[in-house]
Amino acid sequence: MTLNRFSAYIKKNLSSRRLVIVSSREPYVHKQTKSGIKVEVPAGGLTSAMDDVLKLTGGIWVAWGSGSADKETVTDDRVLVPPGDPAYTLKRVWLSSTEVNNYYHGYSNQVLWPLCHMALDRVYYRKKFWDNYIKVNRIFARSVLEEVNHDTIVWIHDYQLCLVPKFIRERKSGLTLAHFWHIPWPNWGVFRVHPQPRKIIEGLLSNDLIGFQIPFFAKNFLECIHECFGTDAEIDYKHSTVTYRGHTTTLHAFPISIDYEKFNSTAVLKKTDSAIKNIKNRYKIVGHTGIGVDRLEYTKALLKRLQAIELFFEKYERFIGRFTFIQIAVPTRTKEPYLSYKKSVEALIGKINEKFSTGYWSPIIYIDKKVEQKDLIAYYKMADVGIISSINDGMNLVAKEYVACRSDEQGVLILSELAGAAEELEGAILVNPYNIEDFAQSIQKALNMADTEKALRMEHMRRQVSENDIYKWIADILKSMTQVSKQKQKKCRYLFDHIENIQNNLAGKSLLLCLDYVGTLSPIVATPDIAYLGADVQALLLQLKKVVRLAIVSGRQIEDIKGLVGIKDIIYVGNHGAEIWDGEKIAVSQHLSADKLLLNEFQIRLQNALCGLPQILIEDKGATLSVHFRNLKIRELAAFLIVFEETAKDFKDVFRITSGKKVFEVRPKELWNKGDAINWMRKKIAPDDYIIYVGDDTTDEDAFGVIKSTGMPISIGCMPEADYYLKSQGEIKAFLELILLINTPVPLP
Ligand code: ADQ
Repeated sequence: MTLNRFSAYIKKNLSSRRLVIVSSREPYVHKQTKSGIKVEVPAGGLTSAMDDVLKLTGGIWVAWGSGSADKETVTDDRVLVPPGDPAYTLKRVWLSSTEVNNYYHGYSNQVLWPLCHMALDRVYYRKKFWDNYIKVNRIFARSVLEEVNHDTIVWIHDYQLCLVPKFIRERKSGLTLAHFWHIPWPNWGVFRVHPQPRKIIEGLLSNDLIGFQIPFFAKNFLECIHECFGTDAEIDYKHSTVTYRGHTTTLHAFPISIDYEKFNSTAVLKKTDSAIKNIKNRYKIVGHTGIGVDRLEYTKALLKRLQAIELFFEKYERFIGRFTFIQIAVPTRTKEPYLSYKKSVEALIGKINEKFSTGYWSPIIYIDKKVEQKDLIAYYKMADVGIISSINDGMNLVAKEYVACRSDEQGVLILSELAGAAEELEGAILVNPYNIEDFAQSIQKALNMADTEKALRMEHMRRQVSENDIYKWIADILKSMTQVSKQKQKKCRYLFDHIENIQNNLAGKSLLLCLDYVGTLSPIVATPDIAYLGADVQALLLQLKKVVRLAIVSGRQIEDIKGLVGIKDIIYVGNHGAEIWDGEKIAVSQHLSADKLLLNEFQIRLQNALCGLPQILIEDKGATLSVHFRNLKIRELAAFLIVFEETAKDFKDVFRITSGKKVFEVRPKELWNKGDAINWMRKKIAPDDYIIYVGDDTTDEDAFGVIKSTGMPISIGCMPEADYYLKSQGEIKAFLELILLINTPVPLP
């Protein structure tokens, strides 16, 4: 997507909405220098990309004012940026040195960062870190809350601000909140080391949308939710959503990228070629070159890369004097363990240089500072090999920058398979940075690669990056944000915030109250046969049946549900709408037995294919099947979904398959659904009744749809098709009490 197309997209889709970006680091830093105040733009693809968005949309960026002259350059904490050509507001929050040490250097960089990068021996937790993390996240949330109206989209970035969504949501429940997680998310085996795993995940689940770099991290996040919250959090694997305490969060992978065109077009300029000449002259480079560009960061595994280079020279001596590796490493987070890491890197470079230097040539050139982007591009274009060795990395933008600078389709990318970028850049030579032998051999392979193979690989990667650049990344995320936000707007308010409206609406009406069973009247449990009705809820239903018409709606067979509820003279709907007991006799969907043979075949094929997964429960309900996978371990999920989808596709013309809460419902297409059952009751039993329907599952959406404009659809957890929601199944009792109260005649004085 070009910048022009992106501008058009933004104007069309976002023009009327206010965008607030929130990140720990700021896009412009004002610094006090000997020659006065200077503005610095920090290195990194993210800040420049988000800066481009806000330049187009206007809006606000809330970030920590970390520069030595930041306070002097704001009015009321705000400064218009970019300097000289103002387009949006940078609003700074102020942190004390104690807060910075504990929240930023402490909790963010010594707990969450190493943990998410699986560097467990570097995790260092102190209670004061956590206390300050909470405090600073509150400061950020407060600052954001001052800027929002009902239409605002808030886009939060990264691991320093996990609790901000929760603190915002507590005050403004209707806002659209999205969070992009730039770093890896580990599996539960690693994340469980965290002292407050629930708190961090809970904070994030206040978002409407969470973006991860690759699907693998989103899957790990789901695994952690599953392990942390069990049945308290409902995971819809098919739609990748999580409902926790009545709020639904959508998870999605959005691989971040770069401004491809900027790198590509700068690389072909004559002045880039002149810059290359200058570099070669300055460092007296002859022969092949390699490049590494990183923050001086242990997760980028510079030591492993250097060990591989050392071994490469040992094994392939003919490259001595003929291959020079340039390491550009900008110091980062200038505290421990980074200071020691820098020393170790420099010591190893010193050792390798001493070991192999030949008087006129040194194997490694080390540049330990920030390099201007135009110079960086010259280094990329010059280097025969680009090397990325991360032991874990969300994405790694350097890999994409290197590719974007190679319009000559030469140059070989050696890329750690443990970086997110490895999922996308198929033309790279993938290495395991822990396998030093293989790593060294890959350098040799890259340097000896035929030009035609280089061109093929590079062309493939360039297409991938150019078609998926930073603008597409942002457009995709904004599109998802506006989608979730539209869904929120068109629906569903928390019922107990609108009691007066509901009372007014129901006054004087005769009611048909339809209540779904599992997940609504009874809690969701491990297996359906133990989903009992609580005595207190049953007692309420017995009172309610005297004042409203009552229907219990279920996916079970009718006799089954009648037995479980145990109340006479009310309506029961079974098999997701296919059977209706009107109090005296049963009405059955015309098509009830027509597809039974096929249903049996489906069941047998599935049973045979799933014999290695005994936790799957296939419930035969006569006219329909329910395939429960609640008890499946998350690592078995992918295998199950593949088998299920493979089997289901052969029956797609006959059966409608809907996904519920860890269950797939399989039903003949023509069979009555819950919406049809409502229509039947409306016609045959209750033509004048006002219908309230309470449900929690996708199969209830059919009923919601039928009464949308004439009745009151209510969901457990916020569902877009409902008008009101209850936060959890635990609130059903209070809801039934409310309906009873509204319908209980007030005795005359
Ligand atoms: P980082 O780990 O900081 O951020 P990375 O993807 O490695 O990001 O990109 C670093 C950026 O800084 C690149 O744009 C590079 O050009 C620039 N840079 C590095 N050293 C430089 C130097 N010496 N001089 C000038 N510029 C330099 C996190 C995650 C990544 C994820 C990004 C974006 O850790 O996995 O890719 O966010 O989401």
